[in-house]
Amino acid sequence: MKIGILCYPTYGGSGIVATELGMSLANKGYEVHFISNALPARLDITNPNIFFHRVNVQTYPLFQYQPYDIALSSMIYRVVNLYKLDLLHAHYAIPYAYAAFTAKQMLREDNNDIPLVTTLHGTDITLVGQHPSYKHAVEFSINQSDAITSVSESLKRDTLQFFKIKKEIQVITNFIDNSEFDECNECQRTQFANPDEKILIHVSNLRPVKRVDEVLQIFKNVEKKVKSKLIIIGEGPDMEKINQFLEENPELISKIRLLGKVNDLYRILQLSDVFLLPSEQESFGLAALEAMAANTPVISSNAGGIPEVNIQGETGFLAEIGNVEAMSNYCIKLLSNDELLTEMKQNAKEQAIKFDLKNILPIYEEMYRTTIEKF
Ligand code: GMT
Repeated sequence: MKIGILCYPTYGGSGIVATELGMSLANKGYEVHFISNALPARLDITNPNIFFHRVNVQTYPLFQYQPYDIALSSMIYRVVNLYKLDLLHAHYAIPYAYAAFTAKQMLREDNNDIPLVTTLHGTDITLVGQHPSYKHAVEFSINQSDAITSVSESLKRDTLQFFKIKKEIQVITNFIDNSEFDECNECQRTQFANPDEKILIHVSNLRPVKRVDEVLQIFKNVEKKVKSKLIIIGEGPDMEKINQFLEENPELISKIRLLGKVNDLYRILQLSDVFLLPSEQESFGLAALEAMAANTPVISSNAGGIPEVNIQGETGFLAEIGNVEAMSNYCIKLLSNDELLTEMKQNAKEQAIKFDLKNILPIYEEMYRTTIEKF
């Protein structure tokens, strides 16, 4: 089967899921064509079954906004024709499902229409997609897809609540390749903390929705009771909030490590004791699942799909969105009880195994097959 994957190339969750899915399919012998504006961050382009097609936007002084969606649908049309693709898989409704629909119309003119699967990832539904500027186009392109999947039950509920969806939405949860998280001999805890200190970690694109100010406040509360360090991985608009916090709390400067974007994320997750995710919205929380795959329990809010991943009292603890005190207390409870910490680390890993790629990949393959058959 030849599959075209349309996705964001960035470190964001939807791009990572699309890339990991495409690479796993390629490893199983599928021919996978990625169409995006840049090479996806984790894509192994050396795999002979993987192809990358960059969307080039022709800039022109007349345009105040360059027409990316037109260039994207033209590229989809060309790739489907050139490589004789069997199916398109759009990750994120805007602009991918929308552009794929346009490409399908062009292909239909050539009697070469192709099935389209759209996977909803979260912000395309819960944030951006609801804005009046996009809502009708998002609803339309979801309904024009031949199959729709959502990464959690919570996101499916939100989609049905916010849009008039005329087709079945299949929940196919995000997944993790646990083999990439095998015991790491090179993990050097001492690079980040003294032997008597615990390590808290937060990984995100530091957008307001991630509430990094709460991550910092939780750490400040925890650090008063438990000797600890905080690692923050990622870059984004709320970096300024971190700098401001450090200016106001200079005594914590030596206890907070800001690593920016890192490639060996797993290595650092593996040496952490607890992952903080106080998000305001999270359709799934892939970052939490990655932490769990690295034996790290999670203290989080109960936003969106997080409770489907982080199980209260088993793999970590959850509190209402914004309840910094509860999240801090849970963290102190966990980090001051080594027996509980060991148990939750184990539970976190067991939970990650339930979401293993081995279990989820066949569901995608089956969905592709039935979508093509019904088309
Ligand atoms: O929130 C992000 O960091 C990026 C965002 C995206 O659209 O790429 O992530 C969304 O998709 C991920 C993969 O399905 C989910 O794990 C995230 O929970 C979801 N983010 C939100 O819903 C805010």
